[in-house]
Amino acid sequence: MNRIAHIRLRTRTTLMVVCLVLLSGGAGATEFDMTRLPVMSPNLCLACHDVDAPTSASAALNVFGADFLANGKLWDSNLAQQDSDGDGCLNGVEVGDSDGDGNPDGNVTEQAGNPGVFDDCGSGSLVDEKTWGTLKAMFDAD
Ligand SMILES: [Ca+2]
Ligand SMILES: [Ca+2]
Ligand SMILES: [Ca+2]
Repeated sequence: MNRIAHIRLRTRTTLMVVCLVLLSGGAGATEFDMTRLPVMSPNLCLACHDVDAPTSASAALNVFGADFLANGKLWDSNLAQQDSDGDGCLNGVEVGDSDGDGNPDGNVTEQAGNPGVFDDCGSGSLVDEKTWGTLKAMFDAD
């Protein structure tokens, strides 16, 4: 592992630990709840909360956090098929597990968007799909 990747990993791990420590002292969500999402980075706490470091005094849920809670704190196909924040991207697409079976799509390691924040799902996805379709058409024509 090169130096930059190592620092990145350490930073991410530190952030996650800070987030989890704060959560463990807070009301509601726990470290265990977060690990039910197949992909947690980079949103971590922000996937379900309005603040990046929830405390017992300030642990308000965003719309996805509320749906997650209403779903019995389960990540499943039911939750994946919803669009909690109403931005046109299904929760599953934003989290990186489209079918909600608990396994990330392909080699996805980062959430594509934030399932709890409107219009934060990568506005380029439609263009990418179009581009991909065009490329595939070119190969299919051969
Ligand atoms: Ca959405
Ligand atoms: Ca999956
Ligand atoms: Ca979103």
